[in-house]
Amino acid sequence: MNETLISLIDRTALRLGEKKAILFLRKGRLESQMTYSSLQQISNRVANGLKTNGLRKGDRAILFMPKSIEQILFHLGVQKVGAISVILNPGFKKDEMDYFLRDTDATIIIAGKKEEALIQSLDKERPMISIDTGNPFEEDELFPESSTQFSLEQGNPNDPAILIYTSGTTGQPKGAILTQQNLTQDAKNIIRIWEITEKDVLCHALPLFHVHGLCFALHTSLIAGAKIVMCDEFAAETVMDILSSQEGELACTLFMAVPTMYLRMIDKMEGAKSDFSHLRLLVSGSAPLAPKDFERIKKTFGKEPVEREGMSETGMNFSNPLRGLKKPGSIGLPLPQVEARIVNPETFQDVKPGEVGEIWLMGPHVTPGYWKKPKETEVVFVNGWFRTGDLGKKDKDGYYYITDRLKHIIISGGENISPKEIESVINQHPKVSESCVVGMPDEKWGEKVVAAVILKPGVAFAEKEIRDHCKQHLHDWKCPKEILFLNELPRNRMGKILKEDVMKSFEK
Ligand code: MLC
Repeated sequence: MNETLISLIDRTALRLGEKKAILFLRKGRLESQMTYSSLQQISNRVANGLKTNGLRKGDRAILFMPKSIEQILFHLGVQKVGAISVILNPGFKKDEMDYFLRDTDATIIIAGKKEEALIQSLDKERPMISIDTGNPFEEDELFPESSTQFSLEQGNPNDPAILIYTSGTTGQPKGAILTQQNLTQDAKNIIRIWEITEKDVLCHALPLFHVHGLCFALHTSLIAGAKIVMCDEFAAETVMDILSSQEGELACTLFMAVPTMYLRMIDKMEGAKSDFSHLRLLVSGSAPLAPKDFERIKKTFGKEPVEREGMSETGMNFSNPLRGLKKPGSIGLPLPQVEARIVNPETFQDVKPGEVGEIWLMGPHVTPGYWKKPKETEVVFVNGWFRTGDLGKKDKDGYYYITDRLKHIIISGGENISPKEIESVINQHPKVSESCVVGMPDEKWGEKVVAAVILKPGVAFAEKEIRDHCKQHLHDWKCPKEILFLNELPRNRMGKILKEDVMKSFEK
């Protein structure tokens, strides 16, 4: 039988039986636990239940719910059926979800109690399973009548396993297809380079709707047989308490986070000393880690963080070594079987050693493309090489650095945000003539979303209205932190908006 994500997880689960797989904490309190054996059997029940509800191999299942044990069991159940998991941020608003429902044409939606109404307001016909994740998980909560036996669907390495929506530089989010091979290769790479084993305990405080929390953290831990101490949400104090526990069931060995999370925890510590020597690996990714923040983490935790780089389209590409030299400011070395080139984005020729160019990637971890978007897929591939849209360079030791971005994307708190998407929402407001959204450097978020707005003639003031309009149509994270009203947008002679000049307006 071909290897699939779920066959690897099931294999570990059958081997480890009564070992704890997940301890779930709500607001910092241990609420429920699950052994590997229960994980395996209940996800079988869920797979049977999903099949009864009409889900088949290749179908899309949307999971639109809070982070929970139920969410994990549904994801594993979907995988057992051979269907495609589409895990979405439960903070998405109606317009955003309308797009995802249409783009995925999902066979079934699994929604949390709070999220259910939004789906029903959009589509009453589509089959939906509503799950209350607000109570402690009970083992007989999901499909108690279904069998705990399930024979896995025969999988193919090229079968799509998940869709991860990324903020498109052209506006609407694109669903990056990650295949079974993409996921298994990625997980095996990470387990290998970071030496993750069943002795490890991961503190998991990331959302499950991105590759960081889902693939790098959850999948690797379940395949390696590690224990996961899972927080329902990130709260700096709670995570700091967990990471400070040296003994007992919550004592962790691994932590993965975005820079904003580390900085919030360090601020909370306010210089207080704690012993973190039991933590063997602290990973930072999803956004650049400034060298000064590398030093702050090292000082607080007594250990150098391992900075690494990845993308929704590829999984993880680069990491500083677990045991070797970790270079502040560098994303490290390519993972096994990851081929990387630095290419002149105009001529497509490799640049000279040490020079800056676009980072191109190839390997079994790279997406075959975007869901139902052949044109967008074509644009990002050149002779089988994936164009990352990131500019970077390689030093003489083979370490890579990201120096800039070709693509127009704002990375705020580890979230990739499309300025285009925000502009199109702002421009829909009846009082707005046009707008330009840019990312400004920010201590807290790395970059923050800000908007320069030109109002229609005769309109004097509309800040609150525009803010409310954004909140209504966009996830809170995407809403501009600052709005500036200008008389006109700076443009070059061709009429192109000069984003750098717009940024300067915010510096004043
Ligand atoms: C929250 N807020 C944000 C924000 N997160 N604003 C901008 N950017 C963000 N990322 C805002 C909220 O809208 C709210 O504003 C206020 O901050 C407080 O909200 P909160 O709910 O208390 O925030 P919190 O839950 O603490 O979230 C912060 C965070 C979160 C850092 C925990 O942003 C997060 O989970 N980030 C990680 C995202 C991630 O997993 N990325 C991986 C992508 S994968 P207001 O005004 O509404 O009150 C990838 C590939 C790879 O990139 O290699 O990893």
